[in-house]
Amino acid sequence: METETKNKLTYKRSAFLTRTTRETSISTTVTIEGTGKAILSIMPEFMKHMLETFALWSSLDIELAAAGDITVDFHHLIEDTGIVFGQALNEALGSKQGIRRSAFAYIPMDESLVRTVIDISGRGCCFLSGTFGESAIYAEATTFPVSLIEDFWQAFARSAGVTLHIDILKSRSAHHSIEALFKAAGRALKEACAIEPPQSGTDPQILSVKGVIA
Ligand SMILES: [Mn+2]
Repeated sequence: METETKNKLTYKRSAFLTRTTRETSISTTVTIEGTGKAILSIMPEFMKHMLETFALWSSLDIELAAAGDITVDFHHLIEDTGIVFGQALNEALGSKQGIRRSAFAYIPMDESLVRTVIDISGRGCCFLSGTFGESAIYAEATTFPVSLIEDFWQAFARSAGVTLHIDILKSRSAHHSIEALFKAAGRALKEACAIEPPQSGTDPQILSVKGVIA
């Protein structure tokens, strides 16, 4: 009975973060032990659609209010959202004791296929290969350059301390390939953040011979 209790996480890994600069103002709450619930305020609507998808596939609960100087363009807002979201996840992970740490996912969306490989290493970096198939997402009143998607994941990886390899293996529609990416990142992150059941009677391990993930 004692071991059973020990193997279960008895608290929620969660963090709240807020950051205001002269360009953007962003607040987020990220909860790892969540159900994929997303309460989001961000422009463009396409990014909201992607983060909602990401929350669902990662099972993270994400509350996010992000505003900024989008009359300049979307760059500051998208990059800063990646920074804040990554920092919040890093904080929510705490000591990283017991986490599975590394995971990958291949996710298609119709003709598009994306692979993400994640290692919660403490050394944040993102490597993206391939192209999204189109250079922009065109909505009613906005043009959203897809290069900002790489900026988002770069910023996220750096501040989350996550090694992230993204390979866009097939693409045609940018909507499809980007959505496949957010699903794949969510699926891989969910597994990497999960707590590995420890050997009976032992404490959850930090999966590093250094004894620390940093
Ligand atoms: Mn869609």
